[in-house]
Amino acid sequence: MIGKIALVTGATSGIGEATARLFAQKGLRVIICGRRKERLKELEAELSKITEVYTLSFDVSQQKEVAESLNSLPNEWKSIDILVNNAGNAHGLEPIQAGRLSDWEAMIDINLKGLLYVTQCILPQMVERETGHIVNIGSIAGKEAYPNGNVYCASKAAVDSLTKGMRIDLNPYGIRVTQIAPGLVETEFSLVRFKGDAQRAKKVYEGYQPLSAQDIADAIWYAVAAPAHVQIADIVIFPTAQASATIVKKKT
Ligand code: NDP
Ligand code: 8X3
Repeated sequence: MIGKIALVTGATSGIGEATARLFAQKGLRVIICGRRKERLKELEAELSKITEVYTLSFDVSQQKEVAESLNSLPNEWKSIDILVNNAGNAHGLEPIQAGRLSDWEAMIDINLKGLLYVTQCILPQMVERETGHIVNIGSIAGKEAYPNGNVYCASKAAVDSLTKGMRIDLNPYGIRVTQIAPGLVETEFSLVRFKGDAQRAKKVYEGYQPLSAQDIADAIWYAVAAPAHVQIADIVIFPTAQASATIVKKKT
């Protein structure tokens, strides 16, 4: 694995940041992506002490921006071995009849279309080289709908389905395709969902031990570091306190 090139979207916080850090510790060369340039700069400074790092700042929902940015990679960074499609968020938690169009569009444009835009740019060289690994970050929300989750759940159900379709289409080329589907992970996810309401976000993770971003990075690493003949298709990961999308044992 040492020296392989991994591209991680959404590396400015949470699961993506932990994954980029773990990949760097394991000796991979990493391309870190996100919109927040200051955070990318800080992460690049940290990780470049232990590996080679390349930084790209783009909005995954803007197809032209994605293509221009990824096409600008220097030749020595173009042969990407591992793509982690992690960038994404929930926007809002409202019953469908009260949903905001701008939230719906953001979730579909980022979680689904963004994943496709990035994948489309990176796949040709994997197909040509007949090697590569794509890891899509889905969610338990893509396996089970939950109250008020509607469009977020639909966007992650699309990732679930797309992961299976990608695995089928890429099978002739020896490209591995994995979905990691976490339950509750304490990151900036709820802060974004609740539009910066830190108190409401904190409540989501109270009364039990949620997963950490590192727990998910470890699972991603397990899939990525598996022997070449082993394809981890799908991993659902819950905190021990969680039994389904809606059942969480909390201390009262
Ligand atoms: P965070 O909010 O901590 O991280 C989200 C990351 O996505 C950030 O780095 C953010 O970077 C990036 N991102 C969001 N929108 C865009 C965009 N338009 N263009 C480029 N990058 C973008 O949340 P998590 O780490 O928890 O989320 C990562 C993934 O894990 C998501 O796909 C999420 O749906 C999924 N997930 C999370 C769970 C949880 O409980 N936390 C559970 C199951 C799945 P920036 O803002 O700098 O662009
Ligand atoms: C994130 C986990 O349960 O908030 O996908 O949807 S959940």
